[in-house]
Amino acid sequence: MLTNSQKTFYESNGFLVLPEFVSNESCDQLRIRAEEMVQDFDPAGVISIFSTHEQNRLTDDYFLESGDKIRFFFEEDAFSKEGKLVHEKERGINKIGHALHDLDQTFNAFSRTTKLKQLVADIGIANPLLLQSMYIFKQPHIGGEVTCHQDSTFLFTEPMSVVGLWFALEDATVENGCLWVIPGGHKVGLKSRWVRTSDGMRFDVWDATPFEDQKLEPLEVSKGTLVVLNGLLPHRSLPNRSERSRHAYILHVIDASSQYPATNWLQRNAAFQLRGF
Ligand SMILES: O=C(O)CCC(=O)C(=O)O
Repeated sequence: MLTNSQKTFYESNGFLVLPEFVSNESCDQLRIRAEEMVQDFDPAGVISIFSTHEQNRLTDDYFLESGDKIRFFFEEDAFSKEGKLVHEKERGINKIGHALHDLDQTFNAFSRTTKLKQLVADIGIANPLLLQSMYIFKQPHIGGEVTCHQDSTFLFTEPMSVVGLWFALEDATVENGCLWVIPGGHKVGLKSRWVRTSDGMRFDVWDATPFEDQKLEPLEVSKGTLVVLNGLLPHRSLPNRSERSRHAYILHVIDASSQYPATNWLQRNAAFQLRGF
């Protein structure tokens, strides 16, 4: 699937951009399915906000129990000061997560392809397990910032194995909030871990120095592109203040031979085992 030079690029930079990895039709099918899900979702009583600002405070049980479910999270700016939704729910949703790939047929089919299986093998994951999936809307005008982070902070394994597969379902540009990465930044090690405790989540910080923001580079990609992200690679996306949405689907894969701690936020019911491709 990957050429030797692509593998070498991934190893030295910690990411890889693969244009036209999925067809426009597949992107549109996923988008239509996500929009149907939002239409069927009744937000009454279950308003939960996803924000990477003040993540410990804003994380609630609805989020922490979503590892084996399909749940809906709103943009921080979707609410008035009085806490009322200012947009219709379709325009206020930040993301859907986190077991779309196992619970929905359309997402399962998109996530479990021979091509993806081969790609994951090529980047060195011998026994892949599909851990987490998210549909991110990055809404026009109010699409929230995702602050610079390493995915292994949130999906920690020993040894580290998480890989993010980020699919552009629409063209992503600086204007509508594309990904930014620090090329080679995966080599500096993990800075922190988000850990479950008996009274909520906390960050265990090993290296409090800030990410080197000046080294961040935008990845402007077209619809159908797959961006592969090493779990240690620092990346972010800025707010979307443009007229255009920037939908993306992300799948996180780990290696079954690594240890997955019970203190990670994402846990599953024991009867609902992780599966490979
Ligand atoms: O799609 C985005 O805006 C960023 C998503 C991301 O960085 C992540 O989920 O790890």
